[in-house]
Amino acid sequence: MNKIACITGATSGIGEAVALRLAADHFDIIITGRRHDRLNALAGRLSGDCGVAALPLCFDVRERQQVEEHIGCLPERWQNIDVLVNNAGLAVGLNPLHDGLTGDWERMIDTNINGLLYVTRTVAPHMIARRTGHIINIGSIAGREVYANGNVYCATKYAVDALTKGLRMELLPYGIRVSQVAPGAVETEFSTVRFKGDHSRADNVYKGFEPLHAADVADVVGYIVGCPPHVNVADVLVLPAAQASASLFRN
Ligand code: NDP
Ligand code: 8X3
Repeated sequence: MNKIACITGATSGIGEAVALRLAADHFDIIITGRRHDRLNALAGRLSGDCGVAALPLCFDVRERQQVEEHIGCLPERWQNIDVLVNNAGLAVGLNPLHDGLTGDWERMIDTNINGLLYVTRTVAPHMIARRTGHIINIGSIAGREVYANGNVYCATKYAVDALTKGLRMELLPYGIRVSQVAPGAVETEFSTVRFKGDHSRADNVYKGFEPLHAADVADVVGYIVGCPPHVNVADVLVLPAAQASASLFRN
């Protein structure tokens, strides 16, 4: 039987690309997100084109009860998750803090921090029981250095960095590897979400340079997952060649 990978936020962007990459590496895949149609379409591709088993789970990672109902009550055949990719996340808004919207802050904190916590809290005990597993958190360059108007988004990604380091220590006794992949600019739906559907503002983010593609990040995740059991690639910062820091680009 194939190993099992669970990828949160697989309805677009990096999560979708990771699902396809790990399916190519013969993992059976649990995919999650809130958009039913996208989940079903991807599940069809995974089982049809890639020939692996796929389990689509439609829920909101911000809702602890929904996480427990879906990830905590998996059919027996899916319970032994070998690889968890905590990818679901978003930025909302790009305002100075004194001008920020509290609703935007709550969406980011609830998704990027609480969602990751709820999912990990549900999956990790099963990995501990089996003394095996690999958790990969998708951080960001925004979790390494702040930029003006990034405030709460940056803070959530600094939190992902801190949680990743702490988890690595806490899960060490059980042989569970914990890694972080921290990308720079990747062209996905990220900026459209950040600018609340304003496509022209979103497109502008990637003008004048070649950003990373979601598949580039998925390749890094695939490499980390494929390493032999005695190797843990703990932390990777992956940038477009045209990016040198959170706010320095070659245009
Ligand atoms: P996308 O917007 O393309 O994908 C985000 C994914 O997260 C979607 O599948 C979305 O699914 C899911 N998601 C968002 N909120 C929730 C929620 N409340 N419950 C469940 N799923 C949710 O963006 P990316 O692929 O770029 O983002 C993926 C990760 O990568 C994020 O953590 C982001 O912070 C990080 N990242 C992105 C970078 C970039 O430049 N694009 C750079 C560095 C890090 P749905 O809407 O169906 O729920
Ligand atoms: C996404 C990259 O630079 O927009 O995490 O924060 S950035």
